[in-house]
Amino acid sequence: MIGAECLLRTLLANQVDLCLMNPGTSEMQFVSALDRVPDMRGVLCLFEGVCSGAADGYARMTGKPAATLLHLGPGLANALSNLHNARKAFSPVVNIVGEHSTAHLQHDAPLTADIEAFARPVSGWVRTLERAGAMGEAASAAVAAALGPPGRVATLIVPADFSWSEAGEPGFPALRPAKPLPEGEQFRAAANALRSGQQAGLLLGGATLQARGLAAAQRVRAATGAAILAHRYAARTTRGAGVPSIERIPYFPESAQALLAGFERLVLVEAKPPVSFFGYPGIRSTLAPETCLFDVLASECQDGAGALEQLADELGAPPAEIVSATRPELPNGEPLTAATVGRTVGALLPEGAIVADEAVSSSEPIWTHLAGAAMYDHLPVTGGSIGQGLPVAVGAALACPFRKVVALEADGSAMYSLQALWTMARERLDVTVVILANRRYRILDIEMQRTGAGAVGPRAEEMIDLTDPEFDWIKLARGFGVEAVRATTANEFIREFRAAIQERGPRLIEAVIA
Ligand SMILES: Cc1ncc(C[n+]2csc(CCOP(=O)(O)OP(=O)(O)O)c2C)c(N)n1
Repeated sequence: MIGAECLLRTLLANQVDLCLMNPGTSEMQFVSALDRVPDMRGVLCLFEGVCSGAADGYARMTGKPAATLLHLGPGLANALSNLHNARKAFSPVVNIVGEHSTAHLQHDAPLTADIEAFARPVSGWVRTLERAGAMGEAASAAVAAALGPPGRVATLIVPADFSWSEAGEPGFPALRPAKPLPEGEQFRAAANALRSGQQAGLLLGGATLQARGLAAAQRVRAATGAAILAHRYAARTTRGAGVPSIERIPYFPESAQALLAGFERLVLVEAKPPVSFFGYPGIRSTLAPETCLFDVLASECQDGAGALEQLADELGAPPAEIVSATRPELPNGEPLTAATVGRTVGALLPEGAIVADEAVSSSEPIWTHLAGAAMYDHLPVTGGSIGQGLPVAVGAALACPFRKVVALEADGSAMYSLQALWTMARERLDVTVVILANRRYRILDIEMQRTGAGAVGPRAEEMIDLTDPEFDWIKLARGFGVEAVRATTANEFIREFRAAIQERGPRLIEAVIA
């Protein structure tokens, strides 16, 4: 068996059966092997940031890695910013990068680059394959490394000659260690903090923001009065009807510090002490009061949901009683704004939907109204690197073909990786893309004032304004094979969103909120 086939078969033996790829000459053997290994699904993405963002979205929804297949250093470089987001999400990703054949490397040919150096900052594990015969073992090791815990990007660099040479048998399935429960001391410290009589909160991150962890947290809240706070950039949060309410830490440090002002104890569950997104002149970067004491119930490597269940049992907490927020009312005859988009999505979102949120300055009003939606999963930008929403939506739709995916996209951010639309069309993915078209890098108006950079002069204005020329989202989407419509009033948006929800397949709605 040649190396390329050995790699694909080893991935399959490890339940990795999706490969998001943008191949070149050094990966031709892998492309050809797809026809001999039919259980491996190859999905073509037209930009490597779509491959890496889709692998992230897929991992967030399945808990297991997809593979990428990228072309040498430059292909990897194009994938880096969404691998950065994947790293912050603790998403397992098996990142396969082709390399020149070993005999060719010495010549510093045009595509030669230091691939390991490109890979290292975003990867928890990097290995350049040493010989063809090591392919099976190395591919299994890559899967094991990706799975962690916690999940990480594992980059395997494969010289082209090892993919066309005899490689022997595929590797074995890697061990999948479950996240361990915390130590007894962690439980005691957390229980003491929550029973101290001081104002206490649970700060949840990682996998604890899904149904199981939230239900257990709700029991702890009922037994102790502790608040449930959520890490703002956790990979996936389950929300809506039947899910306990949480308080997400706000974006701007002043609001976050105001929310956390009274807290004397914070119990961290798969989360770190909260910090602000950016540093601003004269503003503290940490968000909890300086006197607040932290206890770690579970680290990111430990089972936070299981820990919360055990803690709730130890506290003698009764089963969770969940009071759902009410569904928002549909707007009627109102202008189209982020808030009326939020009310519409909140009212019409089908149960089990997945929302990829890259709405930037429109995100907060929409988030507020989705509390009362049917139960859904919320996937934010974990690492602040925009251009991930559409790719993450691709990955989520590949992971969950029977769940509606809604991508809430600020228009500037959507431009970074809009080639994802083509993959949505090609793979017939059930994604409704809502473009929040304010025709501006709106958040930068706010940040301009906050950083003390001063007023927006006419030349600075040109760096923030997106109206000259305006993007034509209808033509752009149709150009990629995705049907598209424009809405300029709330009533139009309701009609178009309802229609998109009722049909299957990719649709784009440009919501003009300018
Ligand atoms: C990869 C990357 N490049 C640049 C930025 C800086 N940045 C943050 S938000 C933003 C523009 C936001 O505009 P848009 O997506 O239209 O959202 P709006 O602020 O209008 O809601 C930019 C350029 C970033 N966060 N990540």
